[in-house]
Formats: sequence, structure tokens, C-alpha cells
Amino acid sequence: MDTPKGAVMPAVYGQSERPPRGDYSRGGAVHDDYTCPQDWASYTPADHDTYRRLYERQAAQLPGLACDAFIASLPSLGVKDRIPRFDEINERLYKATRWEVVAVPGLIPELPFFTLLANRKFPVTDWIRKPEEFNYIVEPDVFHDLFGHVPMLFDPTFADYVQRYGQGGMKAHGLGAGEKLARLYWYTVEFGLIRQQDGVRAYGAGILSSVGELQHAVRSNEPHRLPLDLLRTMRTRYKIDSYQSTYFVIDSFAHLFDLTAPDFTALYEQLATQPDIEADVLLPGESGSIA
Ligand code: HBI
Ligand code: FE
Repeated sequence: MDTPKGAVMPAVYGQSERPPRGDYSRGGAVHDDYTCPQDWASYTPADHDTYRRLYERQAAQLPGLACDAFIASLPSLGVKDRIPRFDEINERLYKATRWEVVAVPGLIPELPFFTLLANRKFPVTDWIRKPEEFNYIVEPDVFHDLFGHVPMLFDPTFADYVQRYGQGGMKAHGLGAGEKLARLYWYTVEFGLIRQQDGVRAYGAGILSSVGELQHAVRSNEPHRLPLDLLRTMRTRYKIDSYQSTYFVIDSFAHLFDLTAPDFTALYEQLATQPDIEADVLLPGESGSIA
């Protein structure tokens, strides 16, 4: 049964008070799973030019900083000089890992978000930032979602991890542990680092789509870098509007997938007894640097 016009309410991301950017009514064109048509014809020449400039600048930065899987899959996004049509990407993505990109008006509430991921549907915001927001935008736009997230969904193991994350998220929501699990998403899918033979590289979308954070996360000796550990990671708070002070590093996507195999209920019980850790804190015994 379709929701009455404009009935879907936007999500607020993290602790922000700002009203979300997206138009969640569009005269009822937003379905009750929060998906909507991409309406490609509504993009202006300035929108396409913003995408082209963002893509060009970010792609030039990747060598030596982005992980191999991301660099190998980036061409699968297709066109670089304008905002791609999601159904064109889906022809390739579905063949590769049975995922598809779906358009959403912006951030959506936790449960619909987890449910889409559990069904191998990645929600991609359908609007793009204004030229004056070229260097930074707090809320994910189509460039962050397409450039940052979608290439990694062409990696079969990572694609399975994100679906398992969605399934886990639906359970966590039921247990009231959504916020803990959101930290795992934040420190892997959004800001994750992976150790390769040739050194640490980025696989997190928030890093890969950011002009400044890519260098900071991979090269700077300012942030802490810790091995990903479920308990430590889900205790660690994060910041939504500045570079991260801590990054978590995995050895492989298979390692990440295996880590999240068991049921998390016991983990949530353990987490309930342990205090959160601020993003810039190191615990006794943690070196904070990974070779
Ligand atoms: N909605 N469209 C969109 N994209 C996200 O990345 C997103 C979201 N809603 C909630 C959310 N992320 C986070 O709270 C997840 O960690 C659950
Ligand atoms: Fe994101």
C-alpha cells in the first residue's frame, strides 16, 4: 500500500540539527521503502559539470592511496563527464555481484536503510552538491554515494559483507543496538582502511570521495590506526563533520566478512557494560600505528 503523499520522513545523520537536504515528498514519488525515480532529466548542465570536476579531481588522487579493488572497479561506473544513469550502472553491477543501485532523496531512517542493504539494494542520493559546496558536503550526495560506495560493490566479498551488514542492522534495530552497529559501518564501509602488500590503502567511501581525507587517512601520522576489532570499533564514537582521528585497518575483505559471521547479540550485551571511547583516545597498550 503506497504511503500517503509526502508521508516519508527524512532521517537525521549523526548528531546534526540541520534539516536534511532532500525533497522527501515529490508528490508521492517517494515510495514507502524510501526509493524514488532518479529523474535524470532534472539534472542541470551545472550539475553534470560538478560531477565531472569532482570525478576528475578525485580519480587523479587514487594511485598509491585507494585500494586495488576500488581502482580496478572504478571504470565500471561508466561515464565520467556527467552524472551516470543508475540503470546503466545496474546493468554492470547486477551482472557482477547481483547488487543494484536505487535512488533515494537523501539520508533515510535506519531500518529502511538496513532493509535495502539486506536486499542488495544500495541507496544512492539522487541530488548533487552546489558548485559552492565543491570541497565539502556533510550529507552524502550522488558523488559521494556513486564514486565512494558503488565501485566497492563490484568486489564479491565486500558486496556480501554489505548485505550481511544490512541483515545484521535489521536485527540490531530490533535490539536497540543500531547506534553500535552504525559505528561498524562508519569505520568500515565509510572510513575503512585495508593493509595490502604495498602498504595501507583506503576502501571506505567517506575517504575515497573526499579531496583531503584520502591523504590524511592513508599518509598522515596524525590519526591513530588500529586493527579492526568488533568490540573496540563499536565502542568508538565518530565525528561526522571533520577528518577522523582514528581509522580501523583490516587485513582482507574475507577477514571482515568472517568477523561478522557470528550473531552479535552476546557482543551487544558486552558492549552495554563497557563505556564508549572518544574518537581521539588510545587505550593503554594501543600503539595507534600500523605499518
Ligand atoms: N541513508 N541514504 C542513506 N545513506 C546512508 O549512508 C545512511 C542512511 N541512513 C542511515 C545511515 N546511513 C547510518 O546511520 C547507518 O550507519 C545506519
Ligand atoms: Fe556513505
